[in-house]
Amino acid sequence: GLTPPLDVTFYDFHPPVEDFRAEVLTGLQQPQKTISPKFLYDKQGAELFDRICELDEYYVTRTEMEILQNCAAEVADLIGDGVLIEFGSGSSQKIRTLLDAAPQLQTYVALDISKQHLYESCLNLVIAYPGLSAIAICADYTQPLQLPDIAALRHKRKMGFFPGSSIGNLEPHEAMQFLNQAATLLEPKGGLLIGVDLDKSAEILEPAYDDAQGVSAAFAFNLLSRMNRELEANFDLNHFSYRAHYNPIGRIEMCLVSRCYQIVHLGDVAIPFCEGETLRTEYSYKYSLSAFQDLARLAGFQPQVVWCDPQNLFSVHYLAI
Ligand code: AVI
Repeated sequence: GLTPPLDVTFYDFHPPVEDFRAEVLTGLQQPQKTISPKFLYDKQGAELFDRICELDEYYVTRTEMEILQNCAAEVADLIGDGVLIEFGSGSSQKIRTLLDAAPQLQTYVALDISKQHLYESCLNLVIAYPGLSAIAICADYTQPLQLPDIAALRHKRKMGFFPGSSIGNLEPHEAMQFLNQAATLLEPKGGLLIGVDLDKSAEILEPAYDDAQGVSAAFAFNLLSRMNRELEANFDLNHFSYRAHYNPIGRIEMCLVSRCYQIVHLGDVAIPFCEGETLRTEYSYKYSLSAFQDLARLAGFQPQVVWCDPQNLFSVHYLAI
């Protein structure tokens, strides 16, 4: 028979290139030394994060997959003849659970800031799902954005997909801004399927972010190695330790702690660390069902359905516009 042509359209919206050096220097000269978690994901960091997702202690990935498998048929009904738009598509793996349940789906839009694997991931997807067209858009989805004005998207109901509890790495005001922009992109009559990690005890959360094998620690330490590699820095990894602390306001706080008084150099800039001083690498916010629904309402969504696992570790919300 006839093989359908492989259909991937690529758009480059040219997201501004991040200035790693400038952002690091600003962050290290603040009273609370901070580096944005987006810099954790260079090649080595992305590989370490993939290993985190496989850890026994890190329940997030497998629990969300289990929920998605169980709700996929219901979600397929909600999508109907609309288009699916993934925010931060990465390797486009989780979307397969939805595509398996929604054979009617014609158009998939992948939004990602990294151009590297975007085209290839979409190509692999249309090979695996004959009849599916993919639109790959290299863009920063945390900034306001307009979809290309093309027939495949015009007047279509748009269903957003934002898995992995990535929203948890944003400050609540940034999370609100993201949801608000997503609502603008998905309106009218669209919706958003979003994975959100649930707030729970420190006994479960702290090991999830500081595992016995030390992969989570290595993920944070890679930030120091990355600065050594790319910014002519001379961080001595032995002079720092990793800490993941649960703050009962509902977030895990991850940082590297200086083991001694030391002066680190980045090129010709000297950065002093006191003994015990912290360098914040990441927050991971956790939400109760109602706290997340309140946030979604404030951002212009109407919470419709929420699915959880039997142990109530994780939630997947369907929000309508
Ligand atoms: C990507 N993000 C949702 C992860 C999280 O759970 O906050 C990042 C992570 N950092 C350490 N472990 C996992």
